[in-house]
Amino acid sequence: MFSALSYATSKGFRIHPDAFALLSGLDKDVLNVVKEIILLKGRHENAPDGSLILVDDIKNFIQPRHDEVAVEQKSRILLDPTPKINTAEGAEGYAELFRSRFEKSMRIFSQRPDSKRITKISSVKQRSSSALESKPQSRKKGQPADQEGSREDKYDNENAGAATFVVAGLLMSKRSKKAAVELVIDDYSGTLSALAVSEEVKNYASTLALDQAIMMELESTSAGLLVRKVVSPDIPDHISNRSKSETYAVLISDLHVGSRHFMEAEFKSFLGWLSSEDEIAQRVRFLCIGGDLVDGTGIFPEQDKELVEIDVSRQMARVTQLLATVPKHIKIFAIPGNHDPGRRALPQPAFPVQGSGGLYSLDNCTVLGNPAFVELNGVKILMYHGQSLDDIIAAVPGLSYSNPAEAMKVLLRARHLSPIYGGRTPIAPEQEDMMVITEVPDILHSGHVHVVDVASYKGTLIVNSGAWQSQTKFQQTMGITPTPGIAILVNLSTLEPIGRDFKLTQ
Ligand code: D5M
Ligand code: FE
Ligand code: ZN
Repeated sequence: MFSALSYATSKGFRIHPDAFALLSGLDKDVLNVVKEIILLKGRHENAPDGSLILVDDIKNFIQPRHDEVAVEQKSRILLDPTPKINTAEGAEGYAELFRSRFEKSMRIFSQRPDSKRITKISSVKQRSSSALESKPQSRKKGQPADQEGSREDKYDNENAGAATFVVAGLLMSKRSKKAAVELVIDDYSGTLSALAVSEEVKNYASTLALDQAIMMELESTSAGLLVRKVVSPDIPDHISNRSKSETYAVLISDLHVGSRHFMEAEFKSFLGWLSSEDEIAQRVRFLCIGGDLVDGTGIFPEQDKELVEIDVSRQMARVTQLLATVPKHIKIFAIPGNHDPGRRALPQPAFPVQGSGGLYSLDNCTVLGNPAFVELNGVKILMYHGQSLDDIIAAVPGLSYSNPAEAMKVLLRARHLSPIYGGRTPIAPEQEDMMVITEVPDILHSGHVHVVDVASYKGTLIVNSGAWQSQTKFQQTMGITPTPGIAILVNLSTLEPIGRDFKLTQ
């Protein structure tokens, strides 16, 4: 107690007698408490009674502020690919990947009531062989035969003469043929092709991504198999989880530190806001960073000309320095993107520790792979950089870089984060397809396209969190107009998003 008093005196502070009495009764290290109070008061030197330590100072210090008690901060990692990544090389690996995709997708379909009508392609073929384009393949076992038989019998009785079937599998090809669109589907018992002729079905088919799972109702006609209806696994309409108290998660991505175009001043202004007295800033408990923390090197031709720092480790060290200024009561979750160090193919493991510039040493930062699924105050957030959005935007008519949330809906409908194989998105031949959206997220957070966009889809909040990099020459030639310098603040108690603009007006 005496040492605390002499410490205060040495710093030019006095302790009010009541405060002294309160301190004497504390079962804490009193010297430390006084040191911290002086440190805090020192920052507000101009306050009245600045050099007098009062009862309230001690109470404020030893009792957490009311809102801090009320403001919860619980987080859980639901899925991180990092420890599961186990690439088997070559074609065998891809066979297992697609098998895993098929099985996971069938489990999703099985939650729909109309899935009870699903029959194996092999059994459809036996009954209407003339209408089918047979591509025999020796696939391993599908659904148990006994179950299959009883379902079909029941279905045949109910629909005598109608000759419709329901099949489910992966969409292998989609081709325009005169007035029709030919869809080829594979369910590991066989492959079949069917024609979509009605405008409604053709329109829906145009929104499907190749290699995604689909379910089709088919009608056997003299002209061949016609698609009556086609559906994606999709997410059901649902009520999302919410946090109990008003807390915020801030969603950002695509910092591109190291790039000439990294908007450092704006990013620092954002970081400053996180520590500010702003009412919302005070309630921020989580910061989610959706990849492309650095610009990297060798990502695109002649990138060196666009860099202010060519060493990736040093780029990472700079990111770490910046993130070190995030208040410690805010938990950071960071996943990699296509510009970051480490494997490029999806799913990406977390940043390699070597060369991460000390990122792992930040106590409040959790480094995860891409994609990652986290639960923040009860709200489930699927974080995915968004590499496949380029392929989706190129493949689906009507989509563009200016509204990436629409492309993200395609992913939710496909229940897969990167369905198209063989496009611009490298996919690793993992044994398990970790890109299947097995559980419905409350929030789907992506970046990559550098355009802020938010949407709500069947109860899930979709966020593309833009960038902190101004337009590059490449983006200019591609006609991509980024909307950088905006952070998306999500109120976890309502799932309402707020775009906060940190662009500096010059
Ligand atoms: O990607 C930023 C945006 O620019 C994203 O929508 C993809 C697009 N982009 C980037 N590189 C290419 C190439 N080489 N071809 C076509 N489109 C591209 P980022 O990952 O930040 O570079
Ligand atoms: Fe990016
Ligand atoms: Zn990217």
